[in-house]
Formats: sequence, C-alpha cells, structure tokens
Amino acid sequence: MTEPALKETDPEVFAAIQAELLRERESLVMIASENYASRAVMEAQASVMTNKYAEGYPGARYYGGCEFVDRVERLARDRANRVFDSEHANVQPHSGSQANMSVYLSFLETGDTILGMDLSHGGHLTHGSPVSFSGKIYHPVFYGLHPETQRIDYDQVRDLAKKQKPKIVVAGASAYPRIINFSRFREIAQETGAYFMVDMAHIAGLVAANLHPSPVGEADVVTSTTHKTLRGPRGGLILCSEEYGAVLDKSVFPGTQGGPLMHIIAAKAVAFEEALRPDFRTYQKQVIRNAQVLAEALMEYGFDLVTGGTDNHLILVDLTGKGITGLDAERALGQAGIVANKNAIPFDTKGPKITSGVRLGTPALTTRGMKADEMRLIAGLINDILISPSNEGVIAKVHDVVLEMCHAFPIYPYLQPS
Ligand code: DSN
Repeated sequence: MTEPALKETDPEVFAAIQAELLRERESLVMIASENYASRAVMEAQASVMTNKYAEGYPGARYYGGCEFVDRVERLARDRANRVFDSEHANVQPHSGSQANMSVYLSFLETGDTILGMDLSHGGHLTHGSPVSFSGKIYHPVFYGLHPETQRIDYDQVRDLAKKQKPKIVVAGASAYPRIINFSRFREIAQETGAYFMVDMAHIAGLVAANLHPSPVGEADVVTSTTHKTLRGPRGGLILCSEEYGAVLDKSVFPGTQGGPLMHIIAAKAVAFEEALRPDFRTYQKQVIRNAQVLAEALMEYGFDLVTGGTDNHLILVDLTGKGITGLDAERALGQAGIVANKNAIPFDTKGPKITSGVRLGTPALTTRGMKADEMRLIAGLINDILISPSNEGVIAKVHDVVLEMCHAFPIYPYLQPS
C-alpha cells in the first residue's frame, strides 16, 4: 500500500510549502544572505539520512549502523578542506551561531573579552551583541567603521585590542560591502596575544572561488554558514589547522550539540562538490559583477551607498537623503515583489526595527541567471518604488515587471505546484 504523501497527510503544511515555492519563484529575492540551493542539494537533505542518530564522529560513533553516514561525513569534511584549502573541517554545526558558540567554548572562559564588529556597523549577533549568548556569557568590546571612509577602522581595532586585551578578535560581517583585510586583523591579534576568528558566512562562496582573500591560514579558526553565497543547505561549518581540530570537535559535540543532522551533512557534501566545479567560479564572478552594476545604477539614480559601492555580493543603501526609513522601504519594495531587508547603517540614529538603510544582495538573482541588464532594470524599479512608496499605481506597475522578469528567469521548474 502506498502511504499518503504530504498533500494528503498534512494539507496545511503542503499548502504553506506550495505558497513558499510560488513566493520564491515570483519575487526578486535580494536578501544578501539568501540563495536557491540546487536540486541535488535539496535531494540530499530530503533523504533517509534524516533518520539516523550519529553522535560522535566518523569511525567513533555512539550508535551502530553508521557506516553510510560516516561515508558522507568524510566526503563533506574532505571536500570542505579541498574547497578552502584547510587542514581540518567540522561539518556538524547546525548553524553559523552554533559554529561560533563552539569556537568560544574552545578558547574562552566565562567573562573573557571578545573584540567584534558592532552589529550596527555590519557585525553579527554572535560577535558579542548583548542580546545574544555571546554578549551575555562573555565581555564584548566593539570596533566599527571609520566615520569618514566608512571602511573598517583597523587603527581602532588595534587601539581597542591593545587597551582591552581581548582573548579573541573576531572579523566577519553581515552587512559590509568591502574586502576585509584579514592579514591586518591577524597582525593585531598576534601583537596583542589574542586568538583570531573569522566568521566568513556571508562571503564563503566568494572565498571558495578565490574572489575574496581567504581567511584560512590567517585566522586560528574560520566559521561559516553553508547556505549564503556558498549556496548549500542551511547549516554551519568550522575550519582550522590540525592543531585545534580535536578541541573544536569536542566543543561541537558533545560541547554544544547532540546528534548531527546527517541529511544536512550529506547536502553539505554535495554543495562542496558543486563549489569545486569551474562553473561555480563563473557564478561567483557574476554575483560580484551584478552587485557592482546594481550599485553603479543606484548611484546614478542618486542613492547614497555606504562606502560608495561594493567589492562583494551586497550593497548597503543609506536612505537618509531620500527621506524614507529602512522599514518603509522594505515594506514598499515587498509589495512590489522585491524582497530585501531594512538594515542599520553606520552611526544610524534610528533603532534596529526602523533603521535608515536597506541591504541588497545579488546571490539569489544570479542563481536565476540574471546579469547586468537585469540589474540596471532592477535599479530603476527600486528607484520608482522608493520615490513613491505609497503610490499603489506605481507599486502595481513595478510588480508586473517583477513578475515578467521572474517568469523569464524561472527557478525550480521541475517542482510542480498543485
Ligand atoms: N541573518 C543573517 C543575515 O541575514 O545576514 C546573518 O546570520
């Protein structure tokens, strides 16, 4: 007897998933941290490996029957090391936050100082924000961007490191559109006797493609997610030298996690294999080119961009001069099918729920096959919306163009809505 599948078993969840498929197909997804995973990645993560308990590591598990999950975890680790030219990979973190938590557990004691990038200047919650475990268990100190150049203020990083004597210096950002100089961070950490961690979650795909300097070999430990520019399944990753491998593995399991998500690890293995292929580099080059074309076009429409442009996959638009908040911009763009997120700009005077900026990314649009011409068109649509955010006629007109573009660049054509 065939068991009823999702549609019959749970029509409510089925309907929500179908609606999400339609939303992803019929929107311009410009959230810089989102992407469309490949069919192969999604097949692996929807596999029987979701059923398996495998606490421990390949060859040393606490459960029987692990021979095949061992195989995929070894593949994932080996491939991650090949992609990033690293010595040791832990592919078990369920997320980037858990990867970071494992690093802190490895190197810090309660109350030790973390020197990280200010969230409101483009950092991340887990780099010491007081609302995250990282700011509650440890003592956070923040560096930020230089008020004039809007680039990371490496002199400030050095001064703070010398004064505050952090146990760990953290580099990496969620909303910084420029190349990060990992060598300068390493020098500062070395000079002040701190560990150096890089959270490369946003730029991992660019690093994999050699289009952003690699933190591997500069940092003591590198963390990442696998689902942003890297375009794998949702999850985390840790890379380090052999020296720290055992301590980090212990901090992931049993330190912060129980059973690994073996279906996700299988999907990570697939994503790393995809990242080793030449067409992945072509894709990442286009991601950057698209961001730069979009940035140029937006500036021609009179938008101010934090740092005046981009070197990577994202743009941070300062809306102050346009008289619209990040929140209102996100809402109006969303009504027209352009999905982006409000984002604080450096020295923002509005709170994190309102903000004065909007963050735009090109990874997902580029996966659909969009190129420079589409970026120029999108810049025009964004301009139309943001100069008339409450004009329903304009919103409807832009929405029509968005739908036309989405139909011209289909995504997941083999998934049939029903
Ligand atoms: N929430 C992610 C982002 O959007 O950048 C970072 O973890």
